[in-house]
Parts: sequence; C-alpha cells; structure tokens
Amino acid sequence: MAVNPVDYAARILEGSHRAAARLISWLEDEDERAYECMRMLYPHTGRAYVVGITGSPGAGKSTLTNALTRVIRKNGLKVGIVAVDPSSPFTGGALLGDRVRMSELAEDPDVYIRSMATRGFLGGMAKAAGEVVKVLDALGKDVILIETVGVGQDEVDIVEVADTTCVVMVPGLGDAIQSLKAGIMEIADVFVVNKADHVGADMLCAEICARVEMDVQLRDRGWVAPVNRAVAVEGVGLEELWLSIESHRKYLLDSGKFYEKRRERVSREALRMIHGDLFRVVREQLERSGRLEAAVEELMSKKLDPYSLMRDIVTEWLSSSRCK
Ligand SMILES: Nc1nc2c(ncn2[C@@H]2O[C@H](COP(=O)(O)OP(=O)(O)O)[C@@H](O)[C@H]2O)c(=O)[nH]1
Ligand SMILES: [Mg+2]
Repeated sequence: MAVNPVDYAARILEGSHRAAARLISWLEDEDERAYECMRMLYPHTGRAYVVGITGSPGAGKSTLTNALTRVIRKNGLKVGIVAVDPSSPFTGGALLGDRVRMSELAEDPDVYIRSMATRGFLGGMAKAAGEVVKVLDALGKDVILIETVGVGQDEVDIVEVADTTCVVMVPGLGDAIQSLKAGIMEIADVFVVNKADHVGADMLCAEICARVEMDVQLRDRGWVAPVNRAVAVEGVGLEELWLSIESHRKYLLDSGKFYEKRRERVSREALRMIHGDLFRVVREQLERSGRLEAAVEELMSKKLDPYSLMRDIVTEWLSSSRCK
C-alpha cells in the first residue's frame, strides 16, 4: 500500500480506484496531502470529456446515468461517475449507488463511481465536483458523468464543470414551464424527456422544442439543443442521447468554443483557489489575533460599521504581510 502523496499520484495514474478514493477523501477533508497529490496529477488532466446530467429529484437521472454508462462502455470508453446530492446528509447518490451495485457496472473495472454530498465542501458544488473530475480524469476515464439535482444554484454550477450539460425533464411533473423560465434554456446543451412511457411526453417535447426555437431566434447561438426522448428504465433512447452529446462535443471543438470554455474554467478555478486560500490565511490570522471577536461588540452597538472594519482588516493584513 502506498504511503505518501507521490506514491498515490503514481498509483492513480496507473488507474488505481483505491488510490483515487483515498485522494478524494483527502480533498473532502482539505488534507494538505491532497494538494501535493493534485499538483502531480494536474499535467495529466484535461483529457476526459465531462457531461452533466441535471434535473428534478425523481426525474430518472440516476437510472439514465446508469443506462448511458452502458452505451458509452459499449463504445469502448472508460467512464467515471460523480453523483452529487446537496440535500443528503450522507452520500446523496445512494440511489445511484444501489442501482449500480445491482447492475453489471459494479463489476466493471473501467467504471468508477463516487457519490458525494456538497455539505462540508467549502466553495460548493463546482469546486468539489471540479476537483473530483480532475482525479477521475487522471485516473484515465474518458468520459465523466456528473449527476446533480437541478435546484437552486446547483444547476447553474454544473455548467462551470461540464462540457455538455443534459437537462432531464419528465412529463406530468408540471414543472416544465417553470424550469424553462428559470434559466434552463441557457444551460441546456441537450434536453432529455425521460419517462417517455408516461402520458404527456409528446406535449412536453413539443413545448421544449418551441422554446428552443424561440431561444435560437433570440440569440442565434449556433447550437440548437436537441430534444431527446428516453425510457431510462428500459434502456430506450440512450444511443441517441449519446449521439447528441457527441455531436455537441464536435460542435464545441469545430467552433473553437471548447477551448474558450476550458480556458474560462481554468481562469475561474485559479481565481477561486486564490480566493479560498487568501480567505483561509486571513481567517486564521483573525482567529489568532481575536481582532474580529473584539470588533463584534462595537458592530452590535453600531459604534463601528462592517464596511470600515472590512477595509481596515484588509489594509492591516496587507501591510503586515508586506513586512514579512
Ligand atoms: N416509468 C419510468 N420510470 C422511470 C424511468 N426512469 C426512471 N424511472 C423511475 O423513476 C424513479 C426515480 O429514478 P431515479 O433514477 O432515482 O431518479 P433521480 O432522482 O433523478 O436520480 C425510479 O423509481 C426509477 O425506476 C422511465 O423512463 N420510465
Ligand atoms: Mg439520483
């Protein structure tokens, strides 16, 4: 068994799932060893294609992810799966885990599944998933699927991580129109109407198509999001979904948008890391000096306002760190 981060990095590059699991735990704990390991892995990342699967709870994302993985494996590609569930206090992807444990995917050494809850990760879903994606990438997975619940911020966050974002909708939930309004049009590269065996699937497809057309007229983005139908439980429509994802990938590459997207991601990520580390350093210093604690009473009694305090603390910190 490897003992240090260097060994772990080497073992991950050889494809060891166990070493990857250990590194992800370090990342979750913000263990210093994680950073050393990530530094060594970084040059080996950026090869995997990242696909986001988002939609309401119960839409069939886990079932779909499972079925899509089978199609991708048939194409000879290795798959990494990240199941993110912000609502669960445990590992939210338990459903996916259970489902996969029951399927042949559990036996497949070329599939790696990681469930994670966003709680406990400072910086939220995008940061956490972004790091795990890098690990699975270095592990040699060709395609990484990220399942997230499309509520609140998370459906927007997924765009920061995924190259292609698939939005899953189902007939009869009555949330279609609402979701279409809530910025889904902007984030969906591919739509999936799952549970197409239920009544109302035709109408939902027509509704989404109409919105897509309107959106294209409004913005002329060069890519028209296709609307796929699927019955994930029966494995129906998954080959077509994979073709849609592949053609979006081709569009991104041919138009130069792939490079643009990745470039933005790298820049945003670097900024987020600097932000996180600066904040950590400042917080540690404030805790040591008791500076913030001492000011709280004054803030409460309005003798001091937080705007001035913020400026003062930053100025003090800058001048103290310059002297070092
Ligand atoms: N009828 C039908 N049920 C489905 C389909 N896909 C998934 N389900 C069921 O919907 C439920 C929720 O699926 P799950 O994949 O856990 O949804 P998630 O919460 O979005 O991950 C499960 O009972 C699935 O068996 C489908 O295409 N048709
Ligand atoms: Mg699920």
